[in-house]
Amino acid sequence: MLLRLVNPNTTASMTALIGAAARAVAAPGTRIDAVQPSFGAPSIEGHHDDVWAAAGVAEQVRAGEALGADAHVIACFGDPGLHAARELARGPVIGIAEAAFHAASLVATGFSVVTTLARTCVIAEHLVVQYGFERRCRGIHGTDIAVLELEDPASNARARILDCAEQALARDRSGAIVLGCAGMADLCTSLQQRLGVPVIDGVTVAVKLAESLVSLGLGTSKRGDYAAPLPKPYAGLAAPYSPG
Ligand code: 5HY
Repeated sequence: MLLRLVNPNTTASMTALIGAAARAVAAPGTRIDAVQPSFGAPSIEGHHDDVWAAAGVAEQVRAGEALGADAHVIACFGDPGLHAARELARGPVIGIAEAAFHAASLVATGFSVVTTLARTCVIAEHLVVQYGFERRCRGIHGTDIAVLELEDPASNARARILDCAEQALARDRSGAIVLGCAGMADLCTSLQQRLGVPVIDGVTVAVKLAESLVSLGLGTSKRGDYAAPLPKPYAGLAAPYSPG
């Protein structure tokens, strides 16, 4: 199967990191195309970044459909453009936050989220409510590490995330940690070994969920709100993305 992995920010090195994490768990028959939009923010750290990221996701899902992608993963913890992408796609579209929340709920009665800047916690809070996990998510914690700092060895990101996770487990009385950024995917295994609890990276969970759904013949429902967008001429810079 062809799985199109969309990093909604425009940082190629992060796309490569996310792609490597996905390929490490992908089944032998799964080809991972790791891509990013041709426009938008280098990192997604707030509502304004999120708007442009959603448009970039739509651009890349449209391209994936033209290439015959069997599934898409949106590899950003805000799941930007998820519902629009599901209108465009035939196959499953999995957001890494939604995937991580489901996985965490299967291995612990309560989980904590450790993410990047404190200001992005509200986006995760909105998703917890939107997806119906209020009773399972015990806390959302920012480390005040900027997304692109994750790649900088001088940021000491791993130690700061570990410290935040240890405090979250104690304060929230939770049993699992959800990593709140696709750029943390490469830290998952080592953090789990240190913490001794399940640590969930949404990128790898989303890849396996997409594979499972495709293997079961389950694509996005086209009845109701995920039906294809209504044909209409968009204006201005959106014109090339007109549906229909
Ligand atoms: C992400 N931003 O996974 C989110 C993390 C965040 O550019 N990729 C980004 O801070 O919301």
